[in-house]
Amino acid sequence: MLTLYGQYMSRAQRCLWTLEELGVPYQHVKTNQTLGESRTPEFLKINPNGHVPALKDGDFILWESMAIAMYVAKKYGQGSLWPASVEDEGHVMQWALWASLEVETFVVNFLRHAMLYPPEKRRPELAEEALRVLPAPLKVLDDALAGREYLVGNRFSVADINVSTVLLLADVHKHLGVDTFGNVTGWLQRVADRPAWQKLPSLK
Ligand SMILES: N[C@@H](CCC(=O)N[C@@H](CS)C(=O)NCC(=O)O)C(=O)O
Repeated sequence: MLTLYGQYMSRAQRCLWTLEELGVPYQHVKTNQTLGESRTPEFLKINPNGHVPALKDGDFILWESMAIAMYVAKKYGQGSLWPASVEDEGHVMQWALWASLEVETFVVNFLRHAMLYPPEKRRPELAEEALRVLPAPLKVLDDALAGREYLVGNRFSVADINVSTVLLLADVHKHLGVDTFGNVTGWLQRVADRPAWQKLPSLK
């Protein structure tokens, strides 16, 4: 039995989505990072970074949300969420690293410093930097989606989960000018219509 640690309103979202898409049985421990639950001595034994999510599969432990989503997809979703060819697998990894390194840091800075943090904790320059930097990678994503429905191999895959969750978290895409990128907007709508994504808020 798999155990996924991390409440829905966190990067655990992409792992929960992957598990729900595949119908894999799992136990959900709703570790709440906003209450400091990811920093307890017990949790630090699971993820020494003090972050959610984390996954336990028997004695095997894995952290980093995109790595967890890819692990679950590769183990349980061969030919569906995980692609069949080595080339498509390369693209799944490309998109995960790209989303994590080129996009997510800026999106999270925007979320924190324009929306989530109390005013006294906000650093407006970080929100402004995000708005300045993000159009370039969003254009890359928009161009990649021209004439295609999904990112890899023309079928829904864990690449779509990893990349779209960066923009869907807390509906942040509505505040980043994503609507000026037509292909990205259509794709976000398409993936967010999936029943497994729709189910997630009820998991909390
Ligand atoms: N790169 C990591 C980032 C994990 C992360 O920063 N998680 C946040 C929630 S989305 C967290 O646990 N924050 C609480 C803390 O750091 O104390 C991943 O994708 O798993």
